Amino acid sequence: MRLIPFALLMLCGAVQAAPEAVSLEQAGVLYEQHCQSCHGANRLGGAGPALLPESLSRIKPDEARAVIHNGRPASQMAAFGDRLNPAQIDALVSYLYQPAATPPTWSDADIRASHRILTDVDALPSTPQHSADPLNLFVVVEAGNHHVRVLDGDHFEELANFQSHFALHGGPKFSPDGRFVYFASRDGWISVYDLHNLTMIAEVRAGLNTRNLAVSNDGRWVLVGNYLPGNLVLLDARDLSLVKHIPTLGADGTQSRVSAVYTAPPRDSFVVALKDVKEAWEISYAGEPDFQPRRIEAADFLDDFSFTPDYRYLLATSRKALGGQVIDLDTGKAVTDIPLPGMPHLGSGIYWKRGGNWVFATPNVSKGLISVLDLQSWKLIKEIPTEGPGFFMRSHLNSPYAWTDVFFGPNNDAVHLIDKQTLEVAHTLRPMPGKNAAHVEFTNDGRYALLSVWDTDGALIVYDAKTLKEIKRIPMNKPSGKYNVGNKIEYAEGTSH
Ligand code: DHE
Repeated sequence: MRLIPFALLMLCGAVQAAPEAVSLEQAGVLYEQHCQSCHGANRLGGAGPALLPESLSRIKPDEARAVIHNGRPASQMAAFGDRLNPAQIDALVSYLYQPAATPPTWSDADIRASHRILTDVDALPSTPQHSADPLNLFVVVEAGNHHVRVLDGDHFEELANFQSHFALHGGPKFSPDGRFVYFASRDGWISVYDLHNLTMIAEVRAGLNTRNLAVSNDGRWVLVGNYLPGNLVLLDARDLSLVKHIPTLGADGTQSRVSAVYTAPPRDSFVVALKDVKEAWEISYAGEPDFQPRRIEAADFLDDFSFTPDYRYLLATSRKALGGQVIDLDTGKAVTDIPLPGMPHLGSGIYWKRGGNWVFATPNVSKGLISVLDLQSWKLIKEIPTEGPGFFMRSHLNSPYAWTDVFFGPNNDAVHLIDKQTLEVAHTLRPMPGKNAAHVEFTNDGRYALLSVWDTDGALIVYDAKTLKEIKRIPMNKPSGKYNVGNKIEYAEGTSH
């Protein structure tokens, strides 16, 4: 009997001992007072990024806590450690990771209201207004300070450096002539930049949480794939004005998020993988398109995917079976499962010819190995052990090596160069020991390879792709991907599509 009052006492004591405990409701008020002016009502984003659970999925609560306390260098995010006590910061963090009380929506009217034309493209010269080779420019995403640099790919000099939207993700995509580049931010902002005139043309917020975008091979359309709201948004590529949104409902009416969307140039179509229904879609943009999807039944839910060189088959990551599956876009049938044991970041897989046959290789995000598959038999040729799991892989027709990073683990400063014929690791470079080395792209002629050292005090390092000698080092703040205009518009072997 004496235990009950004692327990009650303990409970009251606990409440009294934590006078600072802050409820989620109070945290909501703190949000309105301190955060809403930048991060928007309902946490949808504004000058600052959206703070919805979907937007924060890549940030650990401890990191969010540190950012609120200390601010974020090289951004407008101020430090709140002097205004909010630790309990208030903890409660704010918990609040941010809760779903919004009112489920967020993003309507056609919201998309239209966000649309801004920044430069009248018709008033601009249609030829390059710089002396660099327009097909050998590099667009470099500097993730640490949310900037983009444009580099001349012959001398690696900077032509432009501008602020991007928060957290660009995925490869920027180009118009077929290489003049315009399209960026997508995780918060759904799509921007188009003119590489001839080095100026931003337009921007629009196409969704609240975006996966990626694709540009049609005729340069007329941009298709954006969203997680939130789960849909596709079709834009006019010229100025990003809204054409229409396409709900991503499975054949049974289930709403789905979009895993990824790419253009398939020889098919004049967009191909879309859906995350919550077992379907891939092909949407033709040939002629006068109606953008009605052709549904292809998949054997599983699909994540990211790549194509075979002829764009007949797609190779997709899936959550069960062997980790991957092949879908024949001509017959509309799932062909086979493929062994991809470590959930690869598949859009980064590459293919090349080995002894007359096409092979496909991809790093695995959760396993330290490169999977190499035969693209005729779909058989696994080899799993090449690496010093840790990797994210990106790159090569060039003129290079004997496939470069791949070790993105995770204690050896993340290493980059392996895999001999494309023997499938052995031929060289391991450590560009800046102790700092994460990741993501490579080649010049259009394949002579040089540009590598990112993904660190606040990082760099973009230019290597002679044959001698492997360092040619130039440009200091940068977490340079992530870099994209060569010529390689991208040619859908060159060895690069991402
Ligand atoms: Fe990516 C490309 C998905 C996490 C940096 N990433 C892509 C693409 C997809 C994808 C579908 C291809 C888009 C395209 O090019 O059109 N990425 C995913 C994920 O599902 C994953 C694992 C989890 C997520 O949060 O989305 C993921 N990606 C990351 C990161 O954490 C990285 C390293 C840092 C970041 O910027 O978020 C990252 N992803 C990249 C980059 C590309 C990319 C740099 C473009 C590679 C290229 O060479 O084209």
